[in-house]
Amino acid sequence: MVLLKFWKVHFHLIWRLSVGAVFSHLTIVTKLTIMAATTQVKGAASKKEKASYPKETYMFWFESMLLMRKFEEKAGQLYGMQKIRGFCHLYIGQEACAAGAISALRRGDKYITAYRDHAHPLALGTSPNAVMAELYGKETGVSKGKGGSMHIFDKENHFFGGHGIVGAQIPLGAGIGFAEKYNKTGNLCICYMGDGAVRQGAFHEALNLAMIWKIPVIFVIENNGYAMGTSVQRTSNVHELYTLGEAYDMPSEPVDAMNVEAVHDAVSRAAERARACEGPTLLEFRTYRYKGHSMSDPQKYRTKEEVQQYKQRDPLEQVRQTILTNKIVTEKELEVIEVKVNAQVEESVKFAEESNYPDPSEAMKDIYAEPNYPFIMD
Ligand SMILES: Cc1ncc(C[n+]2csc(CCOP(=O)(O)OP(=O)(O)O)c2C)c(N)n1
Ligand SMILES: [Mg+2]
Repeated sequence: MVLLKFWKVHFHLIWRLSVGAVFSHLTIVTKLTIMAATTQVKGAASKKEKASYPKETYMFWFESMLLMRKFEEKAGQLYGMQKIRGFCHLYIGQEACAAGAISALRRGDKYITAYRDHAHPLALGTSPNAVMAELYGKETGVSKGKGGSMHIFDKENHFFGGHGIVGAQIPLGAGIGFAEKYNKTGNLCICYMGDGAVRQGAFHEALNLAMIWKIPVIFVIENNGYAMGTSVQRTSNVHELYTLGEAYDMPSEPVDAMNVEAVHDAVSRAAERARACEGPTLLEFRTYRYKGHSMSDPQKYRTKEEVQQYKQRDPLEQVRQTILTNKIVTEKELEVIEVKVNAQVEESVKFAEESNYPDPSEAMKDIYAEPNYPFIMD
């Protein structure tokens, strides 16, 4: 009898362990396969045989990413000419992270990010004039010239900034998501951060709370390999950043974010979960910035070859190839869009140049939401 009981317990244990081992092995193999697919640096921009999305989606991706790219190339030049002062962090190379998410979400969803923040509003529909004027610090800027490059805000387009303190926007993003849930809007918040930000305590607290309360928020790590000049490998022993979500039982996955379609797919899945009241998702967008951290970065921490390898998988070029290979539109039609985008960028510079700086009396306005906030008095 005792022997039978002993065998029963042990049989159960052995069965559980072996099934567990097979499953965890399968999970690891699946994860490794996904990662291999997403981290692989292919030799050339991949040509897709078949277009999986409607024409409008490809055209949105092409035009919005082209606008981000051309606008920022111009901003880089203007910075060199000292027309734009202070900080200026360019997004060139990372465009698919914004374009692929916006196409997957709907109007009413909220966006928040760090200081690399010119591209999202441009793709959300903020006028390039207002973004350029903000970079110039002019009163016609989208933040009335008081924010500059790192603090673009646009209420109308549901863009909540633009945050210079690394990781500051992560609890804010969870809070915005909480408000959507509380008010039963059916909307969600997508909260972007860099790879450097996930080493902040605020990241872990926000993930934990968001998961307990099933907040409709999509946390996106834009892993471009570096926090200023420090590589992901040097900031922690955990290099597969999406696995950080697993500590909170949060569905988490890596995404090849040089490919806008992969971004769109992953964000669609996460949005579906959020809207079904299943709570947050953590996505690790594997991406790359072609330019330095900011305009004053000598880039001694990486090789020219590394940058070159990523440029061969350029997100904009990949979309262009898919459009042309699938004859979605002709090369001529793409040229028409390029002419239009170039004109928009030129117009934005003219607009910013001709605008005025804010009046000094504006300095103390728009600081507190409550007009009678009591702690600052003359
Ligand atoms: C709390 C805090 N610590 C340090 C800094 C200085 N700093 C500015 S950007 C940056 C690197 C952040 O890198 P990452 O999160 O990967 O974003 P990326 O610039 O790559 O988009 C640091 C350390 C800061 N702004 N805030
Ligand atoms: Mg980074």
